[in-house]
Amino acid sequence: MTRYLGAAAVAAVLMAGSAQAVTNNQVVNGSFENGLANWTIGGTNGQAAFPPAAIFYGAAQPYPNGAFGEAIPQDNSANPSPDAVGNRAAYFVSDLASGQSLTQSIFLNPGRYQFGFSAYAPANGFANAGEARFSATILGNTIANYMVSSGPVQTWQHFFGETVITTAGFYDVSFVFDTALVPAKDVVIDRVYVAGVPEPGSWAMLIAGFGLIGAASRRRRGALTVAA
Ligand SMILES: [Ca+2]
Ligand SMILES: [Ca+2]
Repeated sequence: MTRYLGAAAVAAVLMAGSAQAVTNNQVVNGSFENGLANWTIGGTNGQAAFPPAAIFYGAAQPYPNGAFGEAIPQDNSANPSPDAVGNRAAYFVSDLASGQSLTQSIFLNPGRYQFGFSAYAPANGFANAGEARFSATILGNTIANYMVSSGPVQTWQHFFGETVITTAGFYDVSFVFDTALVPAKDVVIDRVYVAGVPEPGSWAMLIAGFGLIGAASRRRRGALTVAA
């Protein structure tokens, strides 16, 4: 029984650990609170007047401050980014986007990293006849690649992954948006993160440490039982 409780305690510690692990976001301006600073727009846009924009939450305002009059609620997904959700998010809206991208290149040392972001489809864009394809590739891992019509509308979703970097260098965080009909669907993203997490070796040492504490605790309880 005691052993079982010990295992449950370790599991709880691990769960708490993974939730707290994201503390050092390597992505700069991952919450778009500084507009699109530190991000590079790529690809081609047949609607030059509508490049990606950092819109404001809750703003029933025209582009580029709002989503064409639709107030977008703050990202409320289970995104563990250490960055506050803040007041702004990035909006892909062009109806004639070909490989349109938002990319940031970040320098990473070897280690284990977890990464992710949140995405949302506004209702007004979702109602448009034109399809939109959206994908996200972070550190070489494609963690989202879908037609906007196949996803939920007006619902924030958290996409995430984990990988091990073995060579120090620059790695891309990239989002790609494609449309080909006027008017077409749109995508909003926020809280992009890439953060180091402890290596399994560190966890093994931590678990071993808790195991020792548990054993000591059991010995103390045993001694008390004998004394009583
Ligand atoms: Ca934000
Ligand atoms: Ca659009």
